[in-house]
Amino acid sequence: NGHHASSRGALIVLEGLDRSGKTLQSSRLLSYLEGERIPVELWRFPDRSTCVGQMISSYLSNKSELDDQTIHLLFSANRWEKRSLMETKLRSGTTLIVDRYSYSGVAFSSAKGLNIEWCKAPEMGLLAPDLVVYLDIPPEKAAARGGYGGERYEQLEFQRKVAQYYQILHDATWKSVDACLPIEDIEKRLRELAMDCVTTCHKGKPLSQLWL
Ligand code: 2DT
Repeated sequence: NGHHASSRGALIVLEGLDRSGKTLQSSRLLSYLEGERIPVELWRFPDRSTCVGQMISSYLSNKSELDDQTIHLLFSANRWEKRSLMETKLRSGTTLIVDRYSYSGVAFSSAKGLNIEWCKAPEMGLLAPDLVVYLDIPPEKAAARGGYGGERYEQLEFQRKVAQYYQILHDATWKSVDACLPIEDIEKRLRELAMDCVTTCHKGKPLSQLWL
């Protein structure tokens, strides 16, 4: 089945506005890949389980205040502290599905008014995704889904700005999927994209680094 000792896993990232369906679709993709007997784990950023993650969590739930630069760097540090484990997993053949990554980091902080190049700088050298699936939803439609939990950033005006910055970050590894399609259609498209990506990585596509 093409799976040999040296084959690595794929780094698959899901991005999109709040309420675009990332979390639902990543867990469905996880079950699917498990069913296909592909070694796979589901990760998410921020990873709230670490010390840095707890500072981020407290900020997001409005229990603490930090200036925009500081929280930006904490989000980045939260990815850096997982980088070596990420590399180990990928090299040992485990595919990672990651719910939010550096693109969220840059889009959300830029939407606050921070310089986009400044925002990208601390992400340089993190592992580059093999596939970024952008769940594309108009900010109004996302807001109409309800369920904004009252965390910082969960406001229509702000999400509009985030959407604009996501568009700027759009590059060749991105695949946009219409997040307003029926859940099953999105799921099917994601399976196809993920399987293609896993195959390419198994065949020896090298791991690369972000924005260098
Ligand atoms: P969820 O845990 O519900 O996805 O919300 N964010 C996320 C940033 O501002 N920078 C980042 O680097 C990342 C990963 C997006 C997390 C919130 O934190 C924002 C929504």
